[in-house]
Amino acid sequence: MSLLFGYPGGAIMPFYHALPEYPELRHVLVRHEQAAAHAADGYARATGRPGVCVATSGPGATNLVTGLATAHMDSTPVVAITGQVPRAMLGRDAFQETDIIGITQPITKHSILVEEVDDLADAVREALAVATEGRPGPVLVDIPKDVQQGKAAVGRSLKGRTLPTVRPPDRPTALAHAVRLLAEAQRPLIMAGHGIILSGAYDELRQLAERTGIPVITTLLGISGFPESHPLHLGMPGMHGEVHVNRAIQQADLILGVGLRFDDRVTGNLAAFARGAKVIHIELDPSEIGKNVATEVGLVGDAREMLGELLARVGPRGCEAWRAEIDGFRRERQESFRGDLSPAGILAAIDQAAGGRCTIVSDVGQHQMWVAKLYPYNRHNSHLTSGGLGTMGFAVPAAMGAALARPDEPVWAISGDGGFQMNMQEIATMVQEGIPVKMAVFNNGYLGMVRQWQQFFHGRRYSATPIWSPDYVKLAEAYGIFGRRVERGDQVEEAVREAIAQPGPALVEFLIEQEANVFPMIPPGASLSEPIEGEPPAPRLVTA
Ligand SMILES: Cc1ncc(C[n+]2csc(CCOP(=O)(O)OP(=O)(O)O)c2C)c(N)n1
Repeated sequence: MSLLFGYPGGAIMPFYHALPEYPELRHVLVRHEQAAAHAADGYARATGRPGVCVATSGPGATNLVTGLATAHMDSTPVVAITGQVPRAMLGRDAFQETDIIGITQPITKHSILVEEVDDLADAVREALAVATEGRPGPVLVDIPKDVQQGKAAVGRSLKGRTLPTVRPPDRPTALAHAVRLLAEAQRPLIMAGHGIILSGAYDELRQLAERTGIPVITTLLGISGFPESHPLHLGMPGMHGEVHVNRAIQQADLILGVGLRFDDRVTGNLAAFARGAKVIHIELDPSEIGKNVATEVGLVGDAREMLGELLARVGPRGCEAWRAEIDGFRRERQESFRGDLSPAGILAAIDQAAGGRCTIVSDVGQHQMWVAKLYPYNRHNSHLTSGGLGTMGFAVPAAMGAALARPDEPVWAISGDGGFQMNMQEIATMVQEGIPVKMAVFNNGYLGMVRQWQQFFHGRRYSATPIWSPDYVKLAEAYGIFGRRVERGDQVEEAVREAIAQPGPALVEFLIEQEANVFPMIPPGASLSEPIEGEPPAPRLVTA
């Protein structure tokens, strides 16, 4: 069964007319095209296979834009099929005409306007191939209505297309250099990114870490690429990374970065990032190497393959003294929660009730950071989030895609009260299609992460961040699904257990501390050595 997430309209009607002839295609009617793109993305992240979304021309297509940009930033394989006005109308500002190819060019890996029906099948095959090959990403296929109405013989295969494989001639030299650096370093670190998950390099990463004793840091998108419970796992780096992780980076003499792009949320002030460290960078996309950080050795290739090459050459070593030094950097986690209802408690209850078998899809904001840092991700690829674009509204629809991909385990969408209200219309999709997403809303009455910045850097001027919510229990009732409000710690376990026990979707609202903050925090523009570790003493008022 292949899945499509979509929404019909004038220019895509011939496609929908033909759809019932293909019962092996399951179409999920979303309530907003943005959700179709995120759901396709969630499906792609959960399976590694392309997720497909479908929309009509004009507003349907433009509603996909945020979802495509989200997939583009996080390198996930999504194929968007859009209807377009008939060829004779192109360029005339016809009803519902937008240049969706032009609009999405910077946020897609590839896009195709299908001008002849004979090219249509090949275009779709090409889109599916390009989306997944090499560094994955979104591909858009725009099909004028009259092309959809044409007839063509199908079954032609994709011919004559070869993808370039980048194999720098000096790879053996680069590998030898990397091996030498890994043997000689006194304070080495492995930084593991999304590439570990995209290439399935879990075993290779673990073996390399265990053979060398080198501690492993997982970026936001690298989380669940290496077991959290592993003694060599350090945690998350960057703006909300743990103090000991960022200090380790600043003290390191070697960083082996695997399948990541040294994003600014990871590095902080680049000029002050890991000044004493040489960098070995394994990356499938050669344009990432040397883009943000100076690189001693660049190894272009699939993370799994390149780690395999290293494993074939790297000998055993230990890093005991260095690990002991890092342990000395560890701090008590700062909790800014009063009372007994905390994200840590909620996440522990979810993990326990799911027996450790669960996929967590987070939205964007404070809760995203708590979810990244406090849940024990010991299963491969069990944490999905919008990292690069930071798209609020991602969790609920992406969780629909993940839940359809993983019917045998609970899939939780964890959102703030802001992000949840951006795509909560999708509860209707879940009900109509029987998609059993468990939704947790961390309700703090604020756009929490922005409020935190206002508190720290704008003299507590809470401009446009208090946010009203509907009664979520009544909302759940209106959709005919299970709903609970949790106000105290002693209500958490039962609510979570009941939600998981529901055969269908369920919604649990957690009324959390309103002005809790995420610690530590590297202020924007500061270096990893300058964390804020606790509540700032007094509001600093900004005038004018
Ligand atoms: C679509 C979109 N709009 C705006 C932002 C900017 N932004 C980042 S975090 C945040 C607040 C999120 O609030 P909420 O969903 O309530 O989550 P919380 O931070 O309280 O956990 C905002 C507005 C964004 N990331 N995405």
